[in-house]
Amino acid sequence: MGHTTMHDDNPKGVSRRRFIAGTGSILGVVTLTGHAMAAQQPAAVAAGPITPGAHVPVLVIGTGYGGSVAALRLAEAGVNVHMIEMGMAWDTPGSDGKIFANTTSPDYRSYWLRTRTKQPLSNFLGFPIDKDVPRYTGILDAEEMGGIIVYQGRGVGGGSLVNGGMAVTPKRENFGAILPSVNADEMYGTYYPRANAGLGVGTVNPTWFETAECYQYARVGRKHAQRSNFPFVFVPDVYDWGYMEQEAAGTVPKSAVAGEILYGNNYGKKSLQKTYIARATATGKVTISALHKVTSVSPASGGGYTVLIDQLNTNGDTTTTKTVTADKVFFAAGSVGTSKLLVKLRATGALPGLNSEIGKGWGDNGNVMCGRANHLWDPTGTVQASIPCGGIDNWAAGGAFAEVAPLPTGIETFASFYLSITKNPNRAQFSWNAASGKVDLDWQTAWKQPSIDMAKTIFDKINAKEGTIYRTDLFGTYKIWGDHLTYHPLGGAVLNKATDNYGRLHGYSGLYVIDGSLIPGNTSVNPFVTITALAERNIEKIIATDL
Ligand code: FAE
Repeated sequence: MGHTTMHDDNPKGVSRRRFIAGTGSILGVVTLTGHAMAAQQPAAVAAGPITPGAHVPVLVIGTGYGGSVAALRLAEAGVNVHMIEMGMAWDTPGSDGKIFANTTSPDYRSYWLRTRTKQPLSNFLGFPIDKDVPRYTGILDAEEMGGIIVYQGRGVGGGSLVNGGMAVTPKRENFGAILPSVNADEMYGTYYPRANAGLGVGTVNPTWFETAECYQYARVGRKHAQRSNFPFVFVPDVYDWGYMEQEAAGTVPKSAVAGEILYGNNYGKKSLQKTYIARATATGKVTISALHKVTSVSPASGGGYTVLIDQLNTNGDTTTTKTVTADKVFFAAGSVGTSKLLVKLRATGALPGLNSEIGKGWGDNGNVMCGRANHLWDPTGTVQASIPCGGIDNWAAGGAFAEVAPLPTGIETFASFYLSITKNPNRAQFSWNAASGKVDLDWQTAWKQPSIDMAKTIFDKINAKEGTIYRTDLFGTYKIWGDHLTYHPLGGAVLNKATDNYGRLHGYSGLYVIDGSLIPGNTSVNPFVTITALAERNIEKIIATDL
């Protein structure tokens, strides 16, 4: 039941079909305008692809936060950088004139090499809502590891293409538990501010927020939080808040207000394509090869490293295998991508000198989702901006920080929906499975229970106060907790364990890790600002001492 109802509405004499989808995702709304709009083009990516036999000074594996920071700062220091990205460039409109598909109408662009969608919110009113899609190198990977589905962005920009843009600097009092070997004064004095500036972080205008139709759900979330004595905080975001106000007013093409998020935002969101990567390519020193996947890194006989790369077509097949050499290699393939590569390379003899910390310390940032059923006098609104702007902070007392998220239906659901980040202590390990020739993760489904217990410190209390109950129809039939997934994989090559205190891999000079795999499993808030700030800190040291 992808589409439950449909009706026409004609606000400005333009015929618009408004689909009311079941729920496309956790974070989308459902209005889909039928008239074509020109898609906003991101900054053009410098031309690749890398040529077989090439020698490059620096090769960066992956184009997410860590990789983009490394590329920009190295280029500014005068170093030529080649970035290798397994996903697509996402700079060309599809047949509908847009680069990205709407969350409410997933198509071939939406999933990484799947023939059926794997939506985070799998059911609505108890009915499954996934549907068949053509296999394609789409933007969102729902990677099924042992006991957990790990959602990741694929393409130039990594997770910034698909995420909610929530850009949260952890409270300083929590930092010691996040990255114990890192100087907090330096992070809060220099690198967090640098990261926030580079990412273009902003906050919703609190005056506009009070009356915006598309944030009624957040105001209801605030009211319920405050009536149970929980602090409600505005959550900063890289979304262009001025654009948000304009789209809500109907003066520009809609993006967040139309539900775009999980499969990309055509307007409004400042993904890395528009920030770090645009600045990096503008130096003229950074080249990007999209649809290229690194499969091996090993010491080269003449010094440096031999890197094996598969060039992919949009069906995911390898069309060419390339061998190149690089003086230095930065692993920035994300927590799962970097961990899988390093575990494989250590086990199969390409990098046997990596230490025993490789693959360890992986966590899910304690992600768990739930919905609450509100009373009929407490509507959350039919139009809900896909970009959350507020959260409930019960970290100190209950180990949970809950974002008030939109629930995408397009009809009034009288539901409040939340993504909680919790202090889940469980850590999993990646290991090489010689029989399957793949890397396994030993996460156990039961390990989400601490997260559920922590989220309940907020929502049991709110339910008791409001006289409400949990929704049971969103993750299956009679299932309250969305405890099957994470959006925030962290760890696997932990700082000061698998690497030195700046991301240099033990055992090999010239090999670095510079992404979320450095962070041991939890950041107390959404992770990308911390990933970016840590990358800023580490690359500054590496440029000063290693180049
Ligand atoms: P990442 O951004 O994942 O980039 C790694 C890149 O490497 C990807 O583009 C891969 O395709 C590529 N790659 C992997 N393996 C290879 C290979 N072998 N060869 C070549 N390329 C490769 O890494 N975080 C927040 O802070 N706020 C949010 O609101 C938020 N919402 C999210 C919503 C969703 C749906 C998802 C999936 C994530 C969300 N996150 C959010 C998490 C955030 O996007 C994530 O922590 C960062 O993107 C991780 O950054 P990295 O640089 O570690």
